[in-house]
Amino acid sequence: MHLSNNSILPVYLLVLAAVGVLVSDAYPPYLLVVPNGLFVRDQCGSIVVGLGHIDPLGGGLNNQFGLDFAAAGHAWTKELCEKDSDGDGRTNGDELGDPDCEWMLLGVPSRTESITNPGVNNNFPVICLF
Ligand SMILES: [Ca+2]
Ligand SMILES: [Ca+2]
Repeated sequence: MHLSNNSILPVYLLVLAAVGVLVSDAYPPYLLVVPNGLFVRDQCGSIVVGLGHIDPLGGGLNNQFGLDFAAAGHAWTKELCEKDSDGDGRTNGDELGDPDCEWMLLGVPSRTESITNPGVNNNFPVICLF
């Protein structure tokens, strides 16, 4: 079944709102202000809730994407989108499904699949234990 961007918008917003409520006590709503922020998976397929942190579960030190996000005022800017924070050859926008840096808050990103972590260099092999 193929859904157009217009038909998945209500579902996308509902998911954003639901997850925002679930995580609001534990994490700032930063995952909501970057495209596909709630849907980033690590290389083993687990959801990354600590986007911007070295620890994928959040807290502690920031990775370079987190530092760049903070420098951008915790906002999705064109400069942040066009940057390759982790140096893996893909821009932050490309990794997060906004390769043309056109995403706007609460909008549907141009791509919602093949989302990768802009704070982790995806060129290094990993061993998945689970
Ligand atoms: Ca990158
Ligand atoms: Ca990456």
